[in-house]
Amino acid sequence: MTVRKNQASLTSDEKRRFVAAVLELKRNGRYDAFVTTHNAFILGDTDNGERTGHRSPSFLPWHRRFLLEFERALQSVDASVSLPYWDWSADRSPRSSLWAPDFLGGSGRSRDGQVMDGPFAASAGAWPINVRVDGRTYLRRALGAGVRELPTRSEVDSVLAMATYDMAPWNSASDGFRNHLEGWRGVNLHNRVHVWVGGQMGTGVSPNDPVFWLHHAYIDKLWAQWQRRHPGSAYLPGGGTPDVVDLHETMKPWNDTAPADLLDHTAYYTFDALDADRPARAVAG
Ligand SMILES: [Cu+2]
Repeated sequence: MTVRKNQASLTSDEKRRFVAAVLELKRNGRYDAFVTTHNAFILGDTDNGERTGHRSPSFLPWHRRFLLEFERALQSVDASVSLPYWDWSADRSPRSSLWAPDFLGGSGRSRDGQVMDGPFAASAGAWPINVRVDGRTYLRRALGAGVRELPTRSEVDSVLAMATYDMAPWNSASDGFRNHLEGWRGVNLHNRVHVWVGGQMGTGVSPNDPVFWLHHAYIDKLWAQWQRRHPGSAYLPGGGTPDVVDLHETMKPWNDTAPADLLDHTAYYTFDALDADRPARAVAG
């Protein structure tokens, strides 16, 4: 059974194996197919038209399936590897071990944003940016430049407290848990982290940066935590919503899985500790 662990608690051997599997998917061409798929959905998902991967209720199940596909690809290289998650509310500094040269490498240099250390630096020769939105072929980051602060635990908690999964108009204008977690409204969790990392992570080709997977694995974990806190709250909408993936409707590009099939992560993987970062119960209201 796959166990997804906090990146901060990985052993050096686990980090080495994760990096090696990612580099192998890059080498054999499978990695870039994930970048292409993500960018196609970013470009295609619109507030007033069809929307599946983003700015819609299926943002969470779509990324859960997308991460499962990537994790299975990693495991085809090395069966011991699983996706780690990055709790950016706890590991919130560019000095975090996440950004060390033995794992993802650090921020970009000021001149052009180029990452200069770690296994994904252009200078290491194994990480060409092929699926791109401009001419630059090297991994870029500007940690903390686009926005100064990553979300705090209390901001995360304020979003986990929202009892309704999603609401009409089921897009970036919605109130409710999904849109606050995604970040188009309110304190801004998921979107803000993309901006904080900068470089390719701030664009539709964000999976070019391997931190994409660790960020989304934590977003996915927050969905699981939200389900635990609100056992009576369901995925919405339940049916008959144009342009939006209802509970039992299948999702593109796979066309064989509906949100209903993805609500229970334990069918696919568990977490090292689902409630470990749960704060002490707040003062009763
Ligand atoms: Cu995305």
